Amino acid sequence: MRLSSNAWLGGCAGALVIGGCGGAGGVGAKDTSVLATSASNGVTVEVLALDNSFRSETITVVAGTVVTWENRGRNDHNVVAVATEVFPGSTWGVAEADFHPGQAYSHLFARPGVYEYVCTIHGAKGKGMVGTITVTG
Ligand SMILES: [Cu+2]
Repeated sequence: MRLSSNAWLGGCAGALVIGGCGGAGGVGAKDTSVLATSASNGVTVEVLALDNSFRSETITVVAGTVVTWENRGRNDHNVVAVATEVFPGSTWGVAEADFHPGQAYSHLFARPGVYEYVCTIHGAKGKGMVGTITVTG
């Protein structure tokens, strides 16, 4: 991303792709938690769903990174976010009906935190087919 060429916009250059300066994350947003989010940084990190594990099981990305899961196995899998105190309403993830072999699912991780997930077909929280994404600020 060439921030320098857009510097005259007053620091909102990074948000243009998402929908301009006036939207979520812009100056004056009422919800302070929104201010902690990052627009897409253009980076995509791939996680493979295999039979029966995620590769890589543990990744660390910068806020604003898109994580794409690809089902490279022969079986259906899913990606189910494990709710935490910090993110009790985690709604990202993909059901097995939309994650057959060869299919992919992407999610933009905009806020720093530790995001655990599990394939509920082949694992349970903390064991089996599980993964962790650490998002740094
Ligand atoms: Cu699975």
